[in-house]
Amino acid sequence: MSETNPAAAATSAEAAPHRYTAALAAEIEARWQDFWDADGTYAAPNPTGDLAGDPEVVARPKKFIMDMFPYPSGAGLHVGHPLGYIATDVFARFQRMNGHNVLHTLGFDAFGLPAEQHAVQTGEHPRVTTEAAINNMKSQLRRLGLGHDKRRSFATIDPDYYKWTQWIFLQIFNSWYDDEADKARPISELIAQFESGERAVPGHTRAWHELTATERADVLGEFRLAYASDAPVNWCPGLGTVLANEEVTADGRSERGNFPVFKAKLRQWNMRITAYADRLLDDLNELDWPEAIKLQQRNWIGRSEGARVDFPIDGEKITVFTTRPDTLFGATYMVLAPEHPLVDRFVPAAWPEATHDVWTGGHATPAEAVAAYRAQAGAKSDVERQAEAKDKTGVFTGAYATNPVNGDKIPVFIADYVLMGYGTGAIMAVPAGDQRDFEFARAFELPIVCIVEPTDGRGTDTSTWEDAFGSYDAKIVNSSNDDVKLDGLPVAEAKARITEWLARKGIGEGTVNFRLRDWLFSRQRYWGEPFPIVYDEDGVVHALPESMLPLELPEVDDYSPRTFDPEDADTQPETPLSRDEDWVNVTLDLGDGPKKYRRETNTMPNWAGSCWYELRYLDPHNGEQLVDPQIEQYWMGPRAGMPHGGVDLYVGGAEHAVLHLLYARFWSKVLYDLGHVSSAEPFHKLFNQGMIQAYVYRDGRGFPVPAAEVEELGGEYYYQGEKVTRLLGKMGKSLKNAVTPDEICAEYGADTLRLYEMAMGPLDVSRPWDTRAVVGQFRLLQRLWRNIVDEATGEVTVTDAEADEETLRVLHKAIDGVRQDLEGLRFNTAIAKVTELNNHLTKAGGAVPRPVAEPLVLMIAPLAPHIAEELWRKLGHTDSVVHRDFPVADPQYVVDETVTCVVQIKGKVKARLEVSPAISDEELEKAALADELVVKALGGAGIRKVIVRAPKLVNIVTA
Ligand code: ANZ
Repeated sequence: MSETNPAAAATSAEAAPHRYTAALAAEIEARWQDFWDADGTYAAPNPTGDLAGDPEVVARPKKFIMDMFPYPSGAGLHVGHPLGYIATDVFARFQRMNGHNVLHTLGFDAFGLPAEQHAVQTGEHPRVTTEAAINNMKSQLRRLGLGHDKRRSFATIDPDYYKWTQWIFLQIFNSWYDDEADKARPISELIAQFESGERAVPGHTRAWHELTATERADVLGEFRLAYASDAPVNWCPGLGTVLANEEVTADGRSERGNFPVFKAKLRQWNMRITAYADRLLDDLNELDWPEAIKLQQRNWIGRSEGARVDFPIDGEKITVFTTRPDTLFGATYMVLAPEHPLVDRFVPAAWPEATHDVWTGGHATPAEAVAAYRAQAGAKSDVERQAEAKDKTGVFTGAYATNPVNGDKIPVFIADYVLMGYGTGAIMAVPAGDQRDFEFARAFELPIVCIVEPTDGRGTDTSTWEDAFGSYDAKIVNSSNDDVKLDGLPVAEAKARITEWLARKGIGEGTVNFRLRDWLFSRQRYWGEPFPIVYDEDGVVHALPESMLPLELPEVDDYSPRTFDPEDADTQPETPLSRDEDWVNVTLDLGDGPKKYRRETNTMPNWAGSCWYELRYLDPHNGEQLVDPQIEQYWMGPRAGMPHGGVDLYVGGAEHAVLHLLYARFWSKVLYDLGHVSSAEPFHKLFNQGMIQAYVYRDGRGFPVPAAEVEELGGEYYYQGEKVTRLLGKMGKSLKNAVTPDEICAEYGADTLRLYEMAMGPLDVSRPWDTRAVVGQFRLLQRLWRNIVDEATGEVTVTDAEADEETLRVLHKAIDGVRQDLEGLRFNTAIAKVTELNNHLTKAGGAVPRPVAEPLVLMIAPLAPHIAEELWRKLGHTDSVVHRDFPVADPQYVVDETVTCVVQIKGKVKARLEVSPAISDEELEKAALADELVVKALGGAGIRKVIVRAPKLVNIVTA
């Protein structure tokens, strides 16, 4: 690397002692970083509170520009990590130079498993390793010259921070969702309704004051937005913890560690995010987010409109959820999820007479068949169960239900393609309309009744069909009885009519179903926020009062969750906190005198701290409130085009599409409903940066070899003489291809690194890192320097002379273009334009006129702030470039020169027009037809056709 690096070449040091070298870059950068820190250059004033500052600045328009904050990994940063941080920094600097009060800072998402796993292995407190990692990362980031307001930085592990995470948990715990008001309200208001009798107490005939404390707690638990329940959860014995659905892979294993995950019933904390499903969907429409991310959130929430329908069975009923109630006449059998609790109630002692062998699975009794099938299905994950391609399995329960539209007795099966956790866990099977049902019907020789007239010419004889016909754009057939007639109706109308009929008969109703589940919120871990929750001697749950926050993590000797045989589903988690009996068992006065309590020993999941951090940046030292409402309103409140408010720009990886972004939106909405914030959405504009990729070289055994030591020979790659393969992949320590920002900064300086990362390509596209190409940006800075500074004397060489016309055109076009590019986050093309201008000056030779040099320096300032600050001062200014106005183009130099357009009539040239090269076809056609010569040449003849090839040709064909 160093042979090709001119920065390292000491040769010119004597001839040009003031050349822009790596050493000079290092000196300049360190000096300005120290200055900015001491000066508080990037401090963004609040309208009030301890960060209040210059009212003149506060009166400006404002911008809150934010990154997804990093997890402080012990491995530190590689050059891929800062891509987004540099991008937001360039944008923030640009906005500052456009007269905005800009809030830009960075904190640390510091609870997390790597530090905990390290603690488990070494016994070292995760706080120690995490803080060391934070300090390391801070100095790496500082070296990049990021313009952060450091007064606003924090880590989620700071007790001053997680005090408020716990406080928000309590707000959520102490509220319920009022469906009528369509918002969360304090639980005290629900209790008041129970007390006054305004609202009946569900599940009890006695009045509220007659219920025991336990009974009351249970009732409230059904309403609270944070609640504990014995829900089936993803239990991972190999990790000793339960996992959220999002942390389980498609093949039913833990995302981390790849251990088997089982469904187990455990008492866990949940967040009632499902209450917000509709609002989480609706409010997406107003957000400026990539469509792909919106789509992923919509799919995750999974709203389905349909109906619930009751099928009578043995004096009871099976309720199904269907999106196609219009196909009810084609329901020829039913399927329940194997674990559906109703199954045991109607399984008969013996098989009905003449039961088909395929239906019984060869078992002697229905009970035996059901038990065997359950055991088989229990070992599979939901995803495996739903896999499209797999053969349909199932077994007859021995029972028949009644199809309510035609009175047909239809067999009831259990099969694993029906999931307990979706809809009602039971379906009416319509093999003609649903592919899974079709395959099952074929496998189990069940009738297939055509109820939607095929539009693809296959005919209505289902015995000849090869698949189901599920179209929405078709008419219903074979679907009428004396009471309700669907025949001939299009699907949508049939749906409405049958739904109305079901409701009238009292056997069904229209309903909306969501795929979204409540958020499993507890973990059996040490390194997370403790729950501010205790249980009294009757097991009744109590919230700690705000005065007892933060509830700090106790010191423990052993950080490990107890893990178990990864294959043993019949185990139960044991949390690290539960082993500290002194911490767990406490005597507290919660307002009714000292009593004994047991603390909750789970901790919150990693996601908790990142659910609200944008708010704490606003008012990081507030000890009284989460955030001062006036300050929150100022930075994040709703405004024109942003009806829900939120951060102006949020940049991060697309991998957070559903987890972090959905959880953060949910917390925002709860805080909004309860009146703590004015913004109902956390992030108004979201941008996903691409990844920096790197080549991974592998030897014959497939092991990665150090990328830096690989040599290329005639298109082949060699490591220590051995041929290796090359593939583009991730950058990382384990792949031996990580390049650190520290190395590049040492080699060329931070400004070069910043320029290189921004110049690599459009920000949202992934790009391969190429260390050898970095020098290109270094040379740009060297030429920039040389255009302003004499390398021999260090003196500024600019003149006060006017610039020539051509230079002014190049300059103002650059200003115009760079402005638009920076505003649109197109940093690569902005750099290309600055380079063009700089090259123009280099080529022109001679001293650069000051009226060109100064805007050039200002334009590069957001991208390469250190060299810009240095040159700015050298140009004689005493104030920082950071708060200078970004140059504005003079329109007279921006208008393009013109090109000549030829106008032909019937192939003969009749006129020439001088037009802008950017003219559109429409404008050109208009101009041509209005031209005097053209009008004359046409002489009133009718026009048959005008062929336009902007900007050069118009061909008019006359009638
Ligand atoms: C009858 C029917 C006829 C259906 C037809 C579809 C097509 P989405 O859109 O995802 O909401 N279903 C309902 N609950 C289920 C469960 N727990 N496990 C597996 N499948 C379930 O899908 C809703 C449809 O999926 C429902 O509509 C039901 O099948 C099935 F021509 O009912 B349908």
